[in-house]
Amino acid sequence: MNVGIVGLPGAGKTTIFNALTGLRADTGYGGKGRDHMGTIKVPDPRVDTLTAMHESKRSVYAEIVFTDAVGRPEGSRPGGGLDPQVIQGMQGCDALVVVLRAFANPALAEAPEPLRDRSRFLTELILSDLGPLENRRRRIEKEAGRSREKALLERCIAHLEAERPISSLTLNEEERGQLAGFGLLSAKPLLYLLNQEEAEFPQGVPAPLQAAAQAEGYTLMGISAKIEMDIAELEPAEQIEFLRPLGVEQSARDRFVRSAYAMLDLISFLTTGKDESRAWPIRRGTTAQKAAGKIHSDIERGFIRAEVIAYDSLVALGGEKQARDAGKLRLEGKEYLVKDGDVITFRFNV
Ligand SMILES: Nc1nc2c(ncn2[C@@H]2O[C@H](COP(=O)(O)OP(=O)(O)OP(=O)(O)O)[C@@H](O)[C@H]2O)c(=O)[nH]1
Ligand SMILES: [Mg+2]
Repeated sequence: MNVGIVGLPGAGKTTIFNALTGLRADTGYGGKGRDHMGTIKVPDPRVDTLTAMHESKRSVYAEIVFTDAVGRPEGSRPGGGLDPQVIQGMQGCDALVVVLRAFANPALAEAPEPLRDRSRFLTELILSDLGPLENRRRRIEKEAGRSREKALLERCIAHLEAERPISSLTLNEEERGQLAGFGLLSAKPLLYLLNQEEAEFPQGVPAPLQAAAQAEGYTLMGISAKIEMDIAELEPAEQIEFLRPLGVEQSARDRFVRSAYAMLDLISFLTTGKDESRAWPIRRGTTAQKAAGKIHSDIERGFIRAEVIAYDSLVALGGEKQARDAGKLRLEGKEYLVKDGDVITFRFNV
């Protein structure tokens, strides 16, 4: 899963990228010419428990890849707006994290106004989506038939013109499929990160902003990039000591990873054995056969059945044999919808 850290210039994107990934990319308004990429592992105590239970040689966690796009000063391009390169970068992402600036950045003339920046950024996404949809509509306008496609395009365009993201439009599977090729930015899962002044962070996010995000159907989370940067430099045990006086139980990294998982509607199924215990990220609603394909295309193709034990039963009963004896091992077919925490052994032939 690839998550883009995006936002207006100078919002603190690179600082947040560094805090989340533990990397040290150059910060400072204006960017330094290239994209940054970093991978983080999603902490999952279930993997640790399975590793201990089966004495696995390796523990493998689900991963999220973050991309921090190069910033180019706003207005460096005629007509302002987002850089085409930045837009192209966003199209390659599974989800977007939009950083909103709520701190005074000495390099920028404007005082922080996250409510305005939020609508500015959303407008950019909407404008970029309108282009290809309108082109398509123009192209098929004169053609006979295609009434369903025309109606779908009309609906999308009207929705965007009302300044609402495509993600908030109710679409069925077929319509979703028809739109997939456009790579619409406003159809992507999106999380707002409000980058707050250290002193303001403990007070939480301002209500009007929360309401605005909610109206669009997006989640808003507060963060102080400055605090996170300081935390990222500490050892894990020290981190907790540091956070407690601030009234925070988890670092933004942990809260963020959880939110990112939830907003993407991701769940994990688990595999375990002597070699490795592992969490595999999948979208909620994935069938057993498709989930098998995450491990290897041969397992998907030669799928016979999935042997499933819920993680909680496995741990409560103390092992696979005990779970089997207690009737907790289920045999599931191709169409079974995998649940979070299913510990699965796939049977297949090649
Ligand atoms: N006071 C304060 N300063 C911050 C915070 N976050 C970032 N900064 C500073 O703001 C400046 C810009 O931060 P960056 O992380 O480089 O911002 P950016 O969004 O990556 O900028 P571009 O890539 O140029 O668009 C840097 O000098 C940071 O140190 C914050 O939470 N509080
Ligand atoms: Mg940057």
